Amino acid sequence: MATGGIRSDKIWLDGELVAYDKAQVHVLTHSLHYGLAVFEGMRCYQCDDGRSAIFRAPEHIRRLHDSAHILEMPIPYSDEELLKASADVVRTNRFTECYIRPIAFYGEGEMGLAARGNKTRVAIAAWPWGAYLGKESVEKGVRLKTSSFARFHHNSMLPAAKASGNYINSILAGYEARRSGYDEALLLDTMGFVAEGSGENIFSVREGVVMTPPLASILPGITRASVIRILGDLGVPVVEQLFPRDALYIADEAFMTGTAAEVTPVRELDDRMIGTGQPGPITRKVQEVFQRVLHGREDQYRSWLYYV
Ligand code: PPE
Repeated sequence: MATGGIRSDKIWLDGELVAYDKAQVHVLTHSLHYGLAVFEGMRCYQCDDGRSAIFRAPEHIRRLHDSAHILEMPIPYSDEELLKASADVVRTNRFTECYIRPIAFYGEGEMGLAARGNKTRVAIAAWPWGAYLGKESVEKGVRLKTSSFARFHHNSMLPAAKASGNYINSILAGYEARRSGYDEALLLDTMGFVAEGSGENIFSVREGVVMTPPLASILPGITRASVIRILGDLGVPVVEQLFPRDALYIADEAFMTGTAAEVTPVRELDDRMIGTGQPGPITRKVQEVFQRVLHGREDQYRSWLYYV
């Protein structure tokens, strides 16, 4: 996984752009103790006309507000303010392409689970981020392992919220899979149906029909929604339904989607080759169209680009 290199000139913090080294928080920051924070991940791409655009920025900022609403966290900035701030971060750091991370969290002042008086702080940082699951993943596909960790039940944690604390589940699953030599974990829900990857949604293809889990115990991915729309426009049938892991064993193709992962083919699950073990034609087509969309080469989806 591409890590490191997260330094930039400036980070937006609580309404202003500050130097990277000044974007600091206190150790008694409430969210650090209990994990109650909400965040987003967006990517900015350079289009063919030279301009840079954030992919579906309004949808990401809306999901940030949705996540906060789910967790009863007030965010003292409007969508417009956070969109402008995100664009400012890209511009001021002179990035043409980057990953953008808005995060809202409770600051310090009161401690304890019952504290309600801490003010919400908001930061937006950006850094260059390469292929999420490694350089070869996009070309050759990844090897998944079904996790021993279930995706948390939707009555325990709230899956539609992109909440920091939710990611303990993802991180543990990811550690386990990678330690065992796989590229990524596949998490099942508490009933045993396929849910998602540690940081990606999952799609299965068989006999020309695409299948993906419904919005139950998964993050409502913006890439997922975009891919469903693209497939629909290509005339490929897509069904959102529960399915067990063996549906993936016998799939013709499988792929994962996410802001960081984009569209990544899956070549194996639990040591069973999926299809031919090569990215299949529908996966390739989705990858190709998605890349064209991101770089402003598809007029039909131009409204998905938020130019900085
Ligand atoms: N499920 C999970 C659990 C998830 O974290 C992501 C994004 C998705 C699905 C796909 O959602 P979307 O990005 O809206 O298509 N994972 C983010 C975090 C990556 C990280 O390591 O941090 C991401 O891709 O930005």
